[in-house]
Amino acid sequence: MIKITDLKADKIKDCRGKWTIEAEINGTKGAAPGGTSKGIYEAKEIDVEDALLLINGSLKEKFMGREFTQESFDNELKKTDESQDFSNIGGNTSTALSFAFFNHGFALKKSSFPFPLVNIFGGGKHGGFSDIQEFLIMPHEAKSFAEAFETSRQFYNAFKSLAEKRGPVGRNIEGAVTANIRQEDVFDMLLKVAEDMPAKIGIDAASSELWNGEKYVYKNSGTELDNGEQVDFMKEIAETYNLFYAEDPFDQDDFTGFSELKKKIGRRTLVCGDDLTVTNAERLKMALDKDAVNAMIVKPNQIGSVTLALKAVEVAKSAGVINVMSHRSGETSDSTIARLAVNWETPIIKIGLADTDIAKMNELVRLWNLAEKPEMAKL
Ligand code: 2PG
Ligand code: MG
Repeated sequence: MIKITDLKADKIKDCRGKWTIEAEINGTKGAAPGGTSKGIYEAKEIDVEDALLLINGSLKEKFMGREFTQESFDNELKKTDESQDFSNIGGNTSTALSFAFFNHGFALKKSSFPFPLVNIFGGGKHGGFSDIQEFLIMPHEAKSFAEAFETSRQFYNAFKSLAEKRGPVGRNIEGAVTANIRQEDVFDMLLKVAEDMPAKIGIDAASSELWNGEKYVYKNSGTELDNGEQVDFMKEIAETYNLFYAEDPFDQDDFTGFSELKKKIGRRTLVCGDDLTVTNAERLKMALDKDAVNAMIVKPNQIGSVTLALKAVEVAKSAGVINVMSHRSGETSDSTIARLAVNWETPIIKIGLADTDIAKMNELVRLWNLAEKPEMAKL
């Protein structure tokens, strides 16, 4: 139990330059991240100035002097909100407070560390020419988190050098390389770098952003695919490039598409829900009924609290679904997700190489040094 003796909030900037909420409980901070390619079933955010008025006013009054566990604190936030999706007090308000509470009581409980799944080349809503939002790598042979971090960075540098030989390159909000390179060539370049630096390759197609209600529209490659063609396309790239991970290969409402693809590639590839499952135990159960996923993105701000995210994580674990802790594209130096990943034993953490994500990587290096007999997750 933690007695609340101080509770307040102020605003800080995220890596996109947007204001977000940084809450503070008994001197410990927690900040809400924000998404850019958000799912429609996520917890709703409210205006930051309104959130600050709320936290520093009625929420402070409500919580001060009382004792809570993480669960009772988060339940009280949910009860105060009275909606299904945090549209009254805001999922950003509740996440910042829930993170601050978690960080205040944090103690390292586990010693199995997640493999970083790192965004190397990107596009979509995060900026860049690519239709596929993220091309990811996971240094699966690393023996320590520091080694995994080092390999990821070297991989990024080597990939960037290859890209620079072909023309101008940039960097998007997640720190991923951007360049006008065809997606087939990006895969080939990733495979080339992986010959020297062992890593598995994956994608986040962020397909809800490609879906126009009838077709998946790949603007830069000039193609439009219907549902069946999207299944074939995803299967083809998974097989050709030996993908171990495919996130959001279909729109957020298309459980059937996920399930058809999982039937075809699920034995060798993680078919991962993000906008589909939104860290929501109920949405995950719907996905399980349809046998739609074998991995799930865990973004606590999609559901609005640590406790609600843990619920989904537990449902996933008991169904044998791999939990993938994840950053958002709008991050601050808050490193709560690094601590959650270790204590919840998510075997993967999806992350970028923007400075705000380096903070989380560094936190994992520090936790490794604190842990008793740390080891990389078994995957
Ligand atoms: C995603 C995330 C993080 P956003 O789609 O998985 O990479 O992006 O935070 O913009 O939803
Ligand atoms: Mg995603």
